[in-house]
Amino acid sequence: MSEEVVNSTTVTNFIDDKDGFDKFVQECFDMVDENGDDMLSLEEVRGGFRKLLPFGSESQPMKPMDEGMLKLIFERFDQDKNGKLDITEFKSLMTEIMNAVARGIDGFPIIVNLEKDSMLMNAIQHELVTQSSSK
Ligand SMILES: [Ca+2]
Ligand SMILES: [Ca+2]
Repeated sequence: MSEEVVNSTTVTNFIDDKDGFDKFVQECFDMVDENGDDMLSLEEVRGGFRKLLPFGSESQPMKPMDEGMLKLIFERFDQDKNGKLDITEFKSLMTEIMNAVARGIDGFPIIVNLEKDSMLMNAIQHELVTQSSSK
């Protein structure tokens, strides 16, 4: 039996897998943290959204995120207001995004928009690996 259909349970199971999700968040964080100072600046997050969000593709490029929207998101998750996101703040952001993705997936064939190496695709692959290796 193959499980290739991604549904909201796939994503919420992924978030619930604490160790796996922590690792995923850390990997995303490292990818977005371009200067390696363990903090994400607004500029890094701006670039990171393009890498992390699975929306859009070469044929259907994602609309550039509205700058005001980006700032709102950034400020909302910058809980200590130091102008940077640390790993804890970033994890809240990622959890929120993944939950939004999970809600969006119901009845929506988001998988057709996935790029092969997008972070969500990695999450899905992780999920499939976890399923096939569980007894
Ligand atoms: Ca940085
Ligand atoms: Ca902060």
